[in-house]
Amino acid sequence: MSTDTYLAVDLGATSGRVILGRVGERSVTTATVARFANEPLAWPDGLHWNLPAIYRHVLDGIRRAVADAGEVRSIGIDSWGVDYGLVGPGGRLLGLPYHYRDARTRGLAAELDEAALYRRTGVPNQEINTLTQLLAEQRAGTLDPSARLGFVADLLAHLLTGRLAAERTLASTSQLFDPAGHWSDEAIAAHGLPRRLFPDPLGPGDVVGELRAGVVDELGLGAPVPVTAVAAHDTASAVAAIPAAGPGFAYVSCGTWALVGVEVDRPIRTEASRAAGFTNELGAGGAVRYQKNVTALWILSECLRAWSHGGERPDLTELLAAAAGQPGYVSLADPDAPELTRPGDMPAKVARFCRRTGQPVPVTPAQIVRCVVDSLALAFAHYADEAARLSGSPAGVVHLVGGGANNTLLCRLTADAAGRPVVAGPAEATALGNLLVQARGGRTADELAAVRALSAASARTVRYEPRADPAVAAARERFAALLGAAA
Ligand code: LRH
Repeated sequence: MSTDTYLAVDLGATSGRVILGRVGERSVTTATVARFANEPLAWPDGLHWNLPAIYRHVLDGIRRAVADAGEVRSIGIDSWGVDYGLVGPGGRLLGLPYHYRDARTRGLAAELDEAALYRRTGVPNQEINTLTQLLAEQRAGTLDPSARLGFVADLLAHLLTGRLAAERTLASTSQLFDPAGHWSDEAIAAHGLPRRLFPDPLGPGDVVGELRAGVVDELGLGAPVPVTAVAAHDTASAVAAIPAAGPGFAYVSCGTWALVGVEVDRPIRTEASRAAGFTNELGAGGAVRYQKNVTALWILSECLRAWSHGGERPDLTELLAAAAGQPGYVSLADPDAPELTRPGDMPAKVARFCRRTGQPVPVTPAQIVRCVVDSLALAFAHYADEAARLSGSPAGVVHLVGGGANNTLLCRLTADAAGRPVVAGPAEATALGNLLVQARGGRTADELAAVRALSAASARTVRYEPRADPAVAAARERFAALLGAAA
């Protein structure tokens, strides 16, 4: 039986990884060859991504992987959505990409005509959107008219191959892309943005190009390796690897963010959907990810950062065990309350949210962690139900993939809150989706089904059955009432 080796470069907002995958007929094995921190730079003009450092780590990872594996059939790159860098004539990078949490977009999204944009792009107004960020640059006069835009994974592919393209799943996070599969000329023109800013789209499964000669030489490779456009939005890669045999599930792709939704054949651009804040983003195999972006494990990592002493972070596993021993649903928070989406003393902000909304104020780390985990579980249940209701899709089970799948308390509470089984795992869904789209393709529904079958055959999952808890119904009602509680 033949086994082929592929390389996934998986770039997340807090860390990046380079992962080798050996893909056989019926199973896949993975090995992490490099892992590195992705630390933003707070520069005088705002919060940026350190793209040169990321590039250096990616090159080192490729070098190591090829040394380990001997031969790699292709490389795929995925990254978080919405953020971009600008590329000038001759392929020159025009500055460092901004971080979506940079303050320059504050208040800007609210000025946009959301109804018109939603009809065109299927994406509601959010401060982090590419459109909002571009408008901030346009107003500041820093948008170079000669520039073209590259999403983070596309920028890396450009640096490695010399070709700049816009991978569709990433482009669909921008609020400037029609989920039918092309840039929305109307949305671009309506905001006075230059059309040449937006490179030609290509899809999951297409080849971007081969490693350019300079990279092949620098890494001492014998021959160029192709770079394949995977479902380059990290969430799209994660959703591609959901180990489901057929339709009829809701998903939570849970890391820094949680993306909670269902897969649909066609975008849903109704007013009700817009009002509920659902996005229509593209997935592998032509699927539309109908989902809500929820601020998730970032709240916990910001708490850990606030509780660190002398560079030492408290142990999350221990804190979660302590939180599991606390009474549930005492205080709840809306994870997307504006202050909880911004950096800075997170435990104090959670406590302030509870005080302002007339709830008991959590004080100890265990109480605060319990409040956050209860709230995330209730949010996942709430939005999974909303996605099923608004799309008319059944959602018999909830697949929870990504790092959150390792959080037993969160998975158990999500099953209880949703009143449906949660199938947790794979935790490494993003890298797996990246590797498997390279191996099996990402254009058609059949290719996506083949990706999922391989993931199901290889991935470790844990099933959590919902427990009958009489407190759940009231907690869900309290949570729903909190949504949108003013900052
Ligand atoms: C998750 C994610 C999400 C959003 C956000 C910016 O990592 O990609 O889907 O696009 O980051």
